[in-house]
Amino acid sequence: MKLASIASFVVVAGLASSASAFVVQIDDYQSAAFTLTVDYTNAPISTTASASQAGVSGVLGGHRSSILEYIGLPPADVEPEDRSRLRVVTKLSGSLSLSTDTGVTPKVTMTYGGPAFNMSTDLSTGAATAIAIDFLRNDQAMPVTIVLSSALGTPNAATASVTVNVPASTNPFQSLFSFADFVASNPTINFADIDRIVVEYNAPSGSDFAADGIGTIPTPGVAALVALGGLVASRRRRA
Ligand SMILES: [Ca+2]
Ligand SMILES: [Ca+2]
Repeated sequence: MKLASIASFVVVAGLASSASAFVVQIDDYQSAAFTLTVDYTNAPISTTASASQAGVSGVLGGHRSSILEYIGLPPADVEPEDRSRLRVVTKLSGSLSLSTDTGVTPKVTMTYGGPAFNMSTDLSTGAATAIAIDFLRNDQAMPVTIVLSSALGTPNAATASVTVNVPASTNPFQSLFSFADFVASNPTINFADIDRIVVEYNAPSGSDFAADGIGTIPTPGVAALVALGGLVASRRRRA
């Protein structure tokens, strides 16, 4: 029995490492499952649902705060399926997923570093140059903003943000948030002392997406080059 447990652990760990090769892992969504729902069919209408989880393994700083909001105006005719649901599903490699009915405009905010917001993480370690979100799928393009805060509680406290328009795709893809763009946003941001990370998914009406993980990567475009190399190799084999 123990041997079987070890074997299955190795398989799961292997899948996780092949899915994401982060230098600093912010969240792989493999621990601390939750389901948040905003529902416009019930009275009183719920507009915000949140979860605050501490001591979560695989999460930078161990603390994950998740908020799901309904930010659109209530539809003229509320229907039984007017709801949005945000989940961390810990089976397989673990994922963060949003599912939303037509007419509902949700917003997802994930915050790391709490509750003290003094995790003092060096995000630039390992020659990292960007934060990457590994999406599994995304049915509609949406702006995603990452807000970094450094040296909180000191005179050098700084906040910088970058917004990326994440494309729609039925296949897995990676979205990159370059450190250089954060610096352009606020040159005093200090990547060696990051205390808070906020990820805002400004999802459109009816948005559905799933992400496998978020963390820093050393060289943007490596994954694309590897994929391109594989394509070239397969063409050569066919030729
Ligand atoms: Ca700090
Ligand atoms: Ca994952």
